Order: sequence, then structure tokens, then C-alpha cells
Amino acid sequence: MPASRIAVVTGASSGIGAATARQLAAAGYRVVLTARRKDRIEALAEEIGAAGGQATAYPLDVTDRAAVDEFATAFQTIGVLVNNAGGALGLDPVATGDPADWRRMYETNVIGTLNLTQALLPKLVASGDGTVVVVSSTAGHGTYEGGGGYVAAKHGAHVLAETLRLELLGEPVRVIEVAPGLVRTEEFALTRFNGDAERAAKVYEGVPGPLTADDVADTITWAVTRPSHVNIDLLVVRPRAQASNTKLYRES
Ligand code: 8X3
Repeated sequence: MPASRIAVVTGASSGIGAATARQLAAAGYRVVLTARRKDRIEALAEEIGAAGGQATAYPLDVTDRAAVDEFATAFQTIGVLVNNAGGALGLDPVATGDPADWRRMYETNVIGTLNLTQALLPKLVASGDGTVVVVSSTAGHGTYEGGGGYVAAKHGAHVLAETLRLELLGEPVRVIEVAPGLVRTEEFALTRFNGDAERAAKVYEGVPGPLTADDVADTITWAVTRPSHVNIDLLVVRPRAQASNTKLYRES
């Protein structure tokens, strides 16, 4: 892989996105960090640079199509696009879930991925060897009570990846979906529960070894760095203590 190959990572300000950016940079990619929080991605770009990698920060809201189109004009070609931005809001039953939360989750998890993918696809094709990664979730492959809007959105992200792979047949672009289960990051559960730290901590309580952002980044980096003719369609990754979306082992 030429050292100048560019990897764009969305949601790079924390968690899986930040860890993936670090690992792709360590694998030799020139990483472009995007997220809304400028200070965070700038600090990460500096950290990656100090560690001998190449990274630039570009503040971006993936739901803002005009901004995404403007972002895309900065590149001739792109090697890798990691669609990681997204997240969950609430754990309400369908009966009482807030439609605004559902809409927001669809916007970030699905339309955000659509925006980046559409805007950068010509550049991925132009590279002659492009890779689109969709970081979905095990919530994109099965449901659970209270999952409602998030599960619906992640199913959308999964279908986007699967459809895109069909449509790009014959083009020099791979489409990889990585679907993580329970991952303990600093923000995922906190965001879901609107900053309620106690409720967020309960998600992981007693679970021996939830996945870390680094575990998922490792999986993404492995899939991306396979030879070009190898397409890892879908990789479901869970902690050993999680057998399904609804079956979690907790030590009391
Ligand atoms: C995160 C997994 O179980 O919270 O995408 O839906 S879960």
C-alpha cells in the first residue's frame, strides 16, 4: 500500500472512530479525521502526528450534505472511507419512543453514511482500489426491547452496505460491514441516556470484558488491510460474555 493512501474516518472524535484512525495511521494510511468537535479531532491529529503517523482534521457534520459535498472537493482520490459516525438515543419502547430521536438516529446512522458514501464514491472508484466500511451494529441484525429507533436505523445501515455491494459489482471498490455488539466506550451509553452516567454504567455492570474501541478498530483495520480482491462482507464481533443481543452474562 502506498504511504499516501487516504483513509477518511467519520465520528473520529472519540471511541471506535478515534481508535480506528489511530490504527489505520499506524498501518500507513494518511488519515483524515472528521467529526463535529474540532478541538478533539485536532488534538487527535496532533497525537497521531507525534507518533509518526499522518493525520489531518476536518470538522464535519455528516448530516449536512452541502458541507459533505464541499469536503469531498478536497480530494482527487480516496482509498478508504470508514462510516463510523452514528449512535443511539434512548431505550424507549416503540409505544412511547420520541419520533425526534428516531429521526435523528436515522439521520446520523443512515443518511450520514449515505452522504459520505455518495460524495466520496467517485474518488474511491478513481483510486482504483477503494474500500467503504460501514460500522453498523449487532442492532442491525436483530432486535431487542427498547432498541426500536436505533435497531431500525442500524438495519438501514446494514441494508445500505449490502445493496451498495451488489450495485458496485465490477467496480474496484469493496464494501465491508463491521457489526459490533457490546462495546464499552466513553460516550456511547452516555449519549444514549442523555448524559445519565449512572444509567450508562449499568449497561456494562458485571460484564466481564465488554469490547473496547480498540478491539473494534483492530477488526476494522484487519478487514481493510486484506488483499484488494478479498472482501470481508460482514464481520459480527461481540464480547465472549454476549451470546446475542438479549443474552448477556453478568457476574453478580
Ligand atoms: C451497540 C450495540 O446492543 O447497544 O451498537 O445495540 S447495542
